[in-house]
Amino acid sequence: MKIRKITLYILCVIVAFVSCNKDDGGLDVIEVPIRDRTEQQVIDKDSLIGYLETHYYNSSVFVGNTNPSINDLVITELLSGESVPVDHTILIDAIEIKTTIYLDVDYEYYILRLNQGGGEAKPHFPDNIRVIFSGNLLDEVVFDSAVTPVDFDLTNLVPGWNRVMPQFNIAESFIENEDGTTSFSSAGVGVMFLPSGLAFYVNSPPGVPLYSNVIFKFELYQSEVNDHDLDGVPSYLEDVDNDLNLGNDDTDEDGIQNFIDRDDDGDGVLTINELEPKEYTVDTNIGETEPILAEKEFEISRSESLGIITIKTVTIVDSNNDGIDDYLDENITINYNEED
Ligand SMILES: [Ca+2]
Ligand SMILES: [Ca+2]
Ligand SMILES: [Ca+2]
Ligand SMILES: [Ca+2]
Repeated sequence: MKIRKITLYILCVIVAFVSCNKDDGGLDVIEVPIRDRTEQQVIDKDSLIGYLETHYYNSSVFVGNTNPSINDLVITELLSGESVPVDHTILIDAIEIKTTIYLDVDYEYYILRLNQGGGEAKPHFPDNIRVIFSGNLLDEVVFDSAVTPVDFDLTNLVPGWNRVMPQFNIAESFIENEDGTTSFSSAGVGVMFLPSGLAFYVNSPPGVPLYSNVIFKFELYQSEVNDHDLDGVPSYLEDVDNDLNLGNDDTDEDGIQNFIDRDDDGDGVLTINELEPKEYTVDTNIGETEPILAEKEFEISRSESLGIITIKTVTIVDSNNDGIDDYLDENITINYNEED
């Protein structure tokens, strides 16, 4: 047994050695260098603009329509010599051009806004969302879709999604149907046209060729603020440098990014204890209404019993007014939850 283990160990060492010397032909690995993102974006932009200039949609269906569906949308190619039919609009005249930076590259992407969404809330870039969607290649081939509502954590989606979703509102209302399904009215409805760099790039799912531009049609129904590490600070605020990337914010440089670090400044006091706690009791029996929370105050729990709602919140504080909030300030170690 021992000998087998040793043999295996030696084998592993040899394989590792061969891997390091694949130039010698030891392993049959074909390495294709990943394309330069800036160069690829030039190609993708050309291709997307070309698409938008040669496709039109049935725009009149959406005029004054506050409850449209992506199923109402028909995109048609404009063949040469044809003109755009009445009641239709060429996409390039209807879309919004947006810019963003991702991995230090300047990107352009495009949104067709079919309905803003009648609800009050807009998702933040790392929130959870409930949507239906259809993912298409430029030739209209569908590579993925959900016709009934699905939930996503935006941090798990391609970067185009966490840029586009915050630009729409959630649905105005919903009703539970007798068959157990839910109907939403006045959802955020739109289409995003993404260059490959804001889509899958080289991490393509089945059916999507490498470096594909993609089109996502979506209906945004609901959203929920995410706090991945449950430390009381919503994940969107854990993006300290505001670059829509949670992977590069690590205040105490311990290798654990703030959005999953329960002690962001590494001062030994958990973040949740460096926030000021409050508790509200709302007696709806006598018509009391819920408190309006302060700008840096966030709900962390609620319970209801006999019409009495108990809401617990935390507030981000900067007790020495140096511009650095306590939970990010290693010099402040006030524990608001410590027993006296
Ligand atoms: Ca958090
Ligand atoms: Ca960041
Ligand atoms: Ca950290
Ligand atoms: Ca701390």
